[in-house]
Amino acid sequence: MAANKQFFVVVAIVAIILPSIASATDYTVGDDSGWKNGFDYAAWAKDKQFYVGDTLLFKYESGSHNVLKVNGTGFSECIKPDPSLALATGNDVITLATPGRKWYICGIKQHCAGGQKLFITVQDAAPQPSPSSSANGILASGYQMVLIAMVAIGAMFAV
Ligand SMILES: *[C@@H]1O[C@H](CO)[C@@H](O)[C@H](O)[C@H]1NC(C)=O
Ligand SMILES: [Cu+2]
Repeated sequence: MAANKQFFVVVAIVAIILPSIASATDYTVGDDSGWKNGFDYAAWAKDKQFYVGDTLLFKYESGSHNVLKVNGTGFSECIKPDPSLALATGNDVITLATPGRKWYICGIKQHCAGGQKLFITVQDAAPQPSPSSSANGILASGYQMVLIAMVAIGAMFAV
């Protein structure tokens, strides 16, 4: 009986967590342009909604650019933190783990002053997919309903 209860607790947790994982978005910063000098990252970010769990991929030729996380002052004044803190592989993935404002700059030469910098606001939780919005939404909510039904049935037998 105890094992049975544990199983349904696990199922309940999965039912709650899975939809938010399934709807996380992986963004390539700048899309096909990647992370470079002379691109308007403010325009790129303008119409996007970033949520906790989403990822940012900074793509560039290693050595030509890098990625430094800064605060708002560092962003507007292009204050470069210690270069040892830079991401520099050319294929840098950042998971947006917490909500709030995030600022990233390139620390190479005067690229930041030239506009190679990104400011985004990360929101708390992804919205639930609306059942009518897409086939994915229908699948996701259908799957969730099955899991919730399992939890409900499990709860009746486990107590
Ligand atoms: C922003 O970062 C700089 C270093 O890059 C630091 O000197 C400054 O105190 C920070 N400002 C705030 C408000 O945290
Ligand atoms: Cu650069």
